[in-house]
Amino acid sequence: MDRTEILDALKQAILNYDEDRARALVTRALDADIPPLDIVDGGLSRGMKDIGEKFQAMEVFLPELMLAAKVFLSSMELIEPAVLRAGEGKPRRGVAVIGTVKGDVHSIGKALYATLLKVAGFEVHNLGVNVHPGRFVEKAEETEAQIVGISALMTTTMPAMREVVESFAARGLRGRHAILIGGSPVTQAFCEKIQADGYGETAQDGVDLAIRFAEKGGRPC
Ligand code: B12
Repeated sequence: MDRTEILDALKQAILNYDEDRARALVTRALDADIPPLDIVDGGLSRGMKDIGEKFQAMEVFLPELMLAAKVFLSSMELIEPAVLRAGEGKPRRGVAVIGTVKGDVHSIGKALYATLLKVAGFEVHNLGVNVHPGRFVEKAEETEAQIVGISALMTTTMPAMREVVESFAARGLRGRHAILIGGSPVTQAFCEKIQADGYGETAQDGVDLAIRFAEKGGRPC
C-alpha cells in the first residue's frame, strides 16, 4: 500500500467503525514514516468529517458518532507518542489553559490542540469539556497562563465563548491572557465580533498564534 492508499483506508476504517483495522493502519503508516500529523489530517479527521456529514443527512445517528469517536481516540493513542517525540528538547514557550465551552462535550479537536501545544513547548492545563466561563478565568490566573484556548463544536455553544471573553473583562483581566478560539463552526468574523484575541482554523494555526502571543503579545485578530 502506498501513502494515499493507507490514508484512504484509514478514513474508511473510521467510516466502518473498525477500531482494530484503524489501529493496524496507523501502525503501518507510522512504520512507513508518514508524518504523524498527516495521518491525523489525511486519514482520521477526514473520516470524522464524513461521519459528521452523514449525521447531518440523517444517514447515521448518535451511536455511530460515538463509535467513530472511539476509533479516532484509540488511534490517537498510537499516534500521540510519535507526535510528542517531535517536541522533545524544544524550549519552554509558556503556559496554556484550554477547554471546551459550557454545554459542549466535544473533546477530540481540543485534545489535538493540547497535544500540538505540548509539542511546541507549552505547559498545558486541559480543563476538559463543558467548562464554565469562570473556570477558565480561575485557572488562567492561578497558572499565569499567557494563552487561553477555547473550543466549541456547535453553533448552539458558540455564544458561551463570548461569555468567557466577558468573564475575563468583568474581572479587569483583558489583555493579560490571549484568548484564542477554534472549532469547526467558529470563524474569524465571529472572533472579531466577540473580541477574542485570535482564531485558529486548525489546531496548528492555533499553535502558531499561541507562539506569536507568547513571544510578542499584540492582538492579531
Ligand atoms: C465526534 C462527534 C461527536 C461525539 C464527540 C466525542 C468526543 N469525545 O469528542 C459525540 C457522539 C459525543 C457527539 C455528540 C453530539 N454531537 Co457531535 N459531532 C461529532 C463530529 C462527527 C466530529 C467532531 C470531531 O471530533 N472532529 C474531528 C476534530 C479533529 O475536528 P475539530 O473538533 O473540528 O477540531 C479541529 C479544528 O476545529 C481545531 N480546533 C478545535 N478546537 C479548537 C480550539 C482552539 C483554541 C483552536 C485554535 C483550534 C481548535 O483543531 C482541530 C484540528 O485541526 C462532528 C462533525 C463535525 N463536522 O465537526 C459532530 C457535530 C459537531 N455534532 C453535532 C451534534 C448536533 C451533536 C449532538 C447535539 C447530537 C445529539 N443529538 O445529541 C451531541 C452534542 C452533545 C453536547 N452537548 O456536546 C453537530 C453540531 C451541529 C451544530 N449545531 O453546530 C455536528 C457538526 C454534526 C452535524 N453535522 O450535524 N458528537
